[in-house]
Amino acid sequence: MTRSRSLSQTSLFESTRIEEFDLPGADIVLHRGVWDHTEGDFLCQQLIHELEWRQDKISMFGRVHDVPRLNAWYGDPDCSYSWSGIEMHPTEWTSNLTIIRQRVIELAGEEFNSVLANLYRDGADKVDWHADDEQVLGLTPIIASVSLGTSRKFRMRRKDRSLTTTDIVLNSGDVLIMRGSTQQLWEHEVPRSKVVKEPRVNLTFRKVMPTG
Ligand SMILES: O=C(O)CCC(=O)C(=O)O
Repeated sequence: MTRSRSLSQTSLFESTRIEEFDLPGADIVLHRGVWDHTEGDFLCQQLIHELEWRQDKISMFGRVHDVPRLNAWYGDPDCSYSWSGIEMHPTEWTSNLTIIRQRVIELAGEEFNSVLANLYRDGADKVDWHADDEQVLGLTPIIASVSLGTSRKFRMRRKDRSLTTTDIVLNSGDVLIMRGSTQQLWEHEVPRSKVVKEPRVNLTFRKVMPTG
């Protein structure tokens, strides 16, 4: 179930609309239109050209596959990250990422020291069901996820499958903030889509424990 309210208490984000979701055990808030479509699509193109994208590989059932999207990891110097055996060392923040990070910090009221960027080149790219529950993010991670470019479906389901799956369409300029036990109890995916032909950049700002 979704409840919407307009955000009137701050002039900075007057035109954004907040959606809250009634998902037991999940604490998610969706800020619609933090960047308008023109700004969002412009930022998407800039990031496609300026970020250091890499094609990671993953082994499954004894075979090595390309991860079905491109990734990049940016952050403070001591913020490395690894998932499914893939090690990522941070590249220095670009000015676009710094500007976006600042806006997201103001929205979430939280600091973020790193960002995992995903490039979905078209609808064939996807991310499978998972939770952002790596130890380095702590017990109750706060993730602020920025969508830029074409719209994609974001799906959420309880890890114990006690509820039906919830689908949310994320549009260019939206920011989804996940907190509390969301990553412990829920998982999410961005499925393939035959109809999507355009790219999307997703930025998941994170607070990792520095490796020192
Ligand atoms: O692209 C998205 O909206 C989700 C990305 C994601 O799940 C992740 O980076 O862990």
